[in-house]
Amino acid sequence: MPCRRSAILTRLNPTAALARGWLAMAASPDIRDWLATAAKAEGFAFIRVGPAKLPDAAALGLASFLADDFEGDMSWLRDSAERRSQPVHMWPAARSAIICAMNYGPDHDPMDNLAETGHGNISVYARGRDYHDVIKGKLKQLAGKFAAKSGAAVKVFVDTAPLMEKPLAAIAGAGWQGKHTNLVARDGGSWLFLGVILTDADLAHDAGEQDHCGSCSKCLDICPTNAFPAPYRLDARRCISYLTIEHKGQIPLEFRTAIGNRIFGCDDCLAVCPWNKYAAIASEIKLQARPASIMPPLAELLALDDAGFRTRFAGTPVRRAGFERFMRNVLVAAGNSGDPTLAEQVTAHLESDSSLVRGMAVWAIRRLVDKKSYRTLGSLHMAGEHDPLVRVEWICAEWG
Ligand code: B12
Ligand code: SF4
Ligand code: SF4
Repeated sequence: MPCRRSAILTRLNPTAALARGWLAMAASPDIRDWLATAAKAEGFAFIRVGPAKLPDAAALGLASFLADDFEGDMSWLRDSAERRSQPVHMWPAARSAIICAMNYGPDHDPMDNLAETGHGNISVYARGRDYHDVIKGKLKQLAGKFAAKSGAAVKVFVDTAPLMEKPLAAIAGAGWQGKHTNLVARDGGSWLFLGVILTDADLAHDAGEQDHCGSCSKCLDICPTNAFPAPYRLDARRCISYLTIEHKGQIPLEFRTAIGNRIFGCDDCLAVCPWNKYAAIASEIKLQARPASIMPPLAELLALDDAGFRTRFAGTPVRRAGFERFMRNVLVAAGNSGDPTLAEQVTAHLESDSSLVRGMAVWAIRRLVDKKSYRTLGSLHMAGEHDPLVRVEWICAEWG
């Protein structure tokens, strides 16, 4: 997920705060009860409180991820590794982490959508309004009230700051990092977004959660691109979520077929997790799927231009991918659809200004028309093609 900083700091005058006895207040069980109630009122499923200190294993896990270059294009993970490995490296005064979990459980089985090859499959988390905006607003509300009540300083985070939210949530007892690396909660499954409030208050901490994966390996087995070299380790470069959202260049050939109809993100490893039988359907109205993002026909998406794309996906996470990456993904799905009625629209993208789009249109068209028609198109377009990678696509697809 893209690295956009999102943190606020609220601090009352320390002398005044001390005079109000906030230290005593922050340590009291009452403030915990108050926090839980206030978080529920904001729409969070639950909160847990833990230390703002990660175990060494988290830093080691990050170091081993980076040592294997698993981050791919997400260079911001490497650039911020030092700060990311320990919350106090980012904010030395941090003492406690308030973990806020927001449910986004789907009202359908996402695995059923994979068979709809003529439609674009947008991941559950991205079908509604951008969760960063929704959760950040709620975290700010909650943190602001907490700061006013306790006098403590606070910073809020959701996704984009250099903070390892999953291990932080696990030591606070919000759940455990499953073999797919996401946080799973015993009573909420893994359809959960995480938001974090760091504070300089010494709050009472919850006990950390145990790993309850046992001998299960469903998430590892289902992964269409074999992105898990081992349990609890993800090679992001192979993950469809990374390839369709974060990866800037052309999608490597070896993954194109496996991507199927997934045009933004992937849900498979979450969808098969048995613990999701305890997950609730998303109740936050702002996170509800928009009709325009529920399995839209590929023909409709292929017809979009940049302006149409911006309008259709305004305010959703999809918008952040940008038109070129989005159309690249749609063309992969069009190629995988095997539907020759899409050939005319795909052919139009051979003329695109974007080499990313042109290259993927070449791959897609080869899968929708016979060799003779493909060669005719090649003879029309190859001579004027200046981009060496697109030329390679024309040559490779000939043999595909
Ligand atoms: C980078 C990133 C991605 C990348 C990389 C994912 C990854 N697993 O690292 C990509 C783009 C692939 C991605 C995809 C998704 N993401 Co994302 N992503 C992040 C982000 C920004 C940072 C994660 C990170 O620090 N990665 C670095 C690695 C090293 O950390 P780690 O995953 O915790 O890895 C640990 C293990 O590897 C462990 N480890 C290593 N070796 C071993 C060995 C053993 C034996 C053990 C026990 C552990 C272990 O140590 C590491 C540290 O704890 C977080 C937000 C945040 N700031 O934390 C969201 C976040 C993790 N993403 C989220 C979501 C929802 C998703 C998707 C489901 C979206 C989708 N549907 O497409 C997918 C899920 C894919 C998957 N299986 O992980 C949510 C997850 C919520 C949850 N319940 O956990 C987060 C927390 C955002 C949020 N605020 O809600 N994401
Ligand atoms: S999100 Fe999809 S591609 Fe990525 S690890 Fe999970 S199952 Fe594999
Ligand atoms: S699918 Fe199985 S192994 Fe994977 S996270 Fe869920 S319980 Fe753990």
